[in-house]
Amino acid sequence: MDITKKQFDTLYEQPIYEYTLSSATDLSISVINYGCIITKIMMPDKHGNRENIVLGFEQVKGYQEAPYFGAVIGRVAGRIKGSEFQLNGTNYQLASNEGEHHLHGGVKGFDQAIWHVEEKKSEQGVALELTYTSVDGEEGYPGNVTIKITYSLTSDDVFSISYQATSDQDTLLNLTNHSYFNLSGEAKETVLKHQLTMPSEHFLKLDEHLLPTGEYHSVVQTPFDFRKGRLILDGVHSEHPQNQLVGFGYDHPFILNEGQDSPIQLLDESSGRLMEVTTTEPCVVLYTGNHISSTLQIGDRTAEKYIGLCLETQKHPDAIHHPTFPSVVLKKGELYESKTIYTFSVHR
Ligand code: FUC
Repeated sequence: MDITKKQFDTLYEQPIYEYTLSSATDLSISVINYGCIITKIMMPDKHGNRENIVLGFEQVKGYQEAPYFGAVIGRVAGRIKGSEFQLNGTNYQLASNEGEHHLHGGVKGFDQAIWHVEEKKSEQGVALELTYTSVDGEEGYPGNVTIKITYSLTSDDVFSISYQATSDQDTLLNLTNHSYFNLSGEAKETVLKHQLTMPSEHFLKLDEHLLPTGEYHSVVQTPFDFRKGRLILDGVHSEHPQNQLVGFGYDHPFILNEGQDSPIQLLDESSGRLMEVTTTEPCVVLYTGNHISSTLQIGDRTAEKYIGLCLETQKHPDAIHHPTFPSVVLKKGELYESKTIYTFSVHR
């Protein structure tokens, strides 16, 4: 187990470093102190070829031009309708960065912040602790919020992201990671033939602005039923209005922990790579890259739709406007905590 550090780029005259956590096997995870971005997850395929299974760029500029790739999302993941909310009788106006709505923390969310990094080594493995203080009023949110994100890799190849935060005023917080996975390696193929299995019985119906309507929709007899495994392709060719609405594919919150605690599994048969995800969060947004622009260059290839998919574990989007959703209010002095665990294996 090891941690290495090298300079990745320079931003605002400050060095941006890339830290790599490596296990005793062939797994390694690289992270930069800009946006807590996961730049690389290197793992072997069934022939032993070590390749990157997340989409990323060589320079900070790439991440600025194509926001959210690999980054932490905050203060609140997803969209907030009308960029406004009421809390304790006060109206708060947030930055609007998607038409009239607020998306993924606003104009300058946590994905664009420079984080302080500490390296941690123990008998169990290696870890990076990234901290950032978001000041009262940032992007319109109340409270000074201190966030600590821990990326940890243990000797049994378990990678986890732990999120902790506190605020000095009541505020909203709903954090996630926005990595685009592509298990084919180096984005050789799209993710259309990836098979996804999810223990989810309901997804949240979206309106034309991709905001939840508040309605829980059963997955039964729809292309949203991933309980026994399904290719991503099914949602792209689907005639279901919810698949078509989001640009032919998926961009939907799926409800987790409804009594089933089996992991989310993403399998790419051609490479043999399998990723399993478990989380303390009640929801995961599956986004299949329906709107990824073909003007992007990712490594040696030009990007296209479905070049990667995100599994954004979080609380339900726009929860502040839906009293039936789990609350995203973080009370003054209370500890915010969540954890998502990723395991990787190869099947021949
Ligand atoms: C995902 C989606 C959004 C958006 C963004 C870049 O989280 O839910 O629709 O396109 O990523």
